[in-house]
Amino acid sequence: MSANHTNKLERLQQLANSISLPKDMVLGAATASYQIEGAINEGGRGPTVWDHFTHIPGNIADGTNGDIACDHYHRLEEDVALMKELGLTAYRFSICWSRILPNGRGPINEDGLAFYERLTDLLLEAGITPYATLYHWDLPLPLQEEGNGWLRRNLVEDYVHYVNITTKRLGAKIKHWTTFNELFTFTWWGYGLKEDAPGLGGGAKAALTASHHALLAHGKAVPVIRKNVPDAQIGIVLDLNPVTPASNAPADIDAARRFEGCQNRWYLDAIFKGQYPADMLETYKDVLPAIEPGDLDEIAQPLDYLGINIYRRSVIEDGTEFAPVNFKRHLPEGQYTQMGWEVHPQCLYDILQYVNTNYSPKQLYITENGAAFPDTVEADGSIQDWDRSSYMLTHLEQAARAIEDGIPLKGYFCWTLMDNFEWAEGYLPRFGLIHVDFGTQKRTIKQSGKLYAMVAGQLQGKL
Ligand code: LGS
Repeated sequence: MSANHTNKLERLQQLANSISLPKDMVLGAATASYQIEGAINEGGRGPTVWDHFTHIPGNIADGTNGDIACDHYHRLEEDVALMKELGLTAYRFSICWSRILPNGRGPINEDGLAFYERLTDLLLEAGITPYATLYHWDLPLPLQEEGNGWLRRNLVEDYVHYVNITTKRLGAKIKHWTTFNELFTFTWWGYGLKEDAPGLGGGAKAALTASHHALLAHGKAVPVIRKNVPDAQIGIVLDLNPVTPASNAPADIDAARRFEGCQNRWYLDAIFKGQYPADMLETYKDVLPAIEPGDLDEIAQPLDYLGINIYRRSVIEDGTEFAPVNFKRHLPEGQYTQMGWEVHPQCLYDILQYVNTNYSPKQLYITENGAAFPDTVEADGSIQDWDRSSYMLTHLEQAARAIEDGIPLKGYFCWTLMDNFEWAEGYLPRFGLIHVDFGTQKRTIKQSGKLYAMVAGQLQGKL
């Protein structure tokens, strides 16, 4: 390594050592079933919307799919051993509905339940706490074909049935349950636009209808999980952004309010206050879904935690995207990741403050935070991912700052454990702490992973 690189590394190591987190802080990594498992036709798994969507030419930037992905399905031992090497105390993964119920409903597939039980056993043996997400976007295909998936109100009952079966069987070993990952993303990008599965492109009305049904499914599932797993910690994961207007112009200020209402308050107000925000009901007045009496009471179940996925801030001006939200993203000068997202570590602190001040959840987790940058494998096989290392440590610093300020942040999960299938972007962006060679499936811990292990090691030293 050159003298310049040695200095750079020393500075990052100093930063890693200076991050002071409480000794019981949960430090983990996150993944999702479709992005890593592969083995789409094995173990009795049925097809999902993402299997279908990725096989339609033109949908995925590099023409790939998750058929094999990281082949995690066949590599549980190796992958859990790597998590241990990273010093993780928790692992956030998602359960693929169609491994449990291949047709979405009907016969239960024991092999699917056994797969997640084996993963859980391996994690527990390694001293890693499992955090299971019940829905990370891979809806069973037959349920999509019946009434356009989340546009059909009765999909709520199918979801609750799946949750009942899964938590009854796995609840003895898994105590942390998340009902949904990111309602905003899959409803707006998959139902409103055509970017993600199912690629419906039905505009705001479709996005809001899917959102309402998914919120209702969340609300109805919570008591079922409580009954099946009385000592469970139950939460939901939302993707939230601190939002600021791009200028003092009234049009930009109003666009920022609408965008913030669309991405943040629509979901937070429903879940924590049992009402949709009045200003957004007005903005959405021509595209509202059917909301039945009692729906919002049912959505607003008491939760043990809120998980926040945070990647960036949003600086917003007036525009035409997501009509009738009508905004445009302003891109301030600065560093950007491979995804074109601004690096702004303070966003992590700001979003925690915002949520804590306005909604006071009992506990908070950062359930995803991370960055894609191109990686180079050096001649000696190492990956010196400076930008990702710095992104991770500067965001962790902000997590430590939030805890010092009294925010009940209990854990941080890096996105992601290993490079994987990044939805519509395919395998182009690499977010992992571990590099994956998709030709050979060889895994290599990157420099960022080693630095993360340093932070984790410090915590373990405190035990
Ligand atoms: O891989 C996903 C990560 C990467 O960046 C993960 O499965 C999701 O839960 C999460 O959405 N992830 C993510 N989000 C950053 C913000 C998404 C903005 C959507 C823009 C689409 C063009």
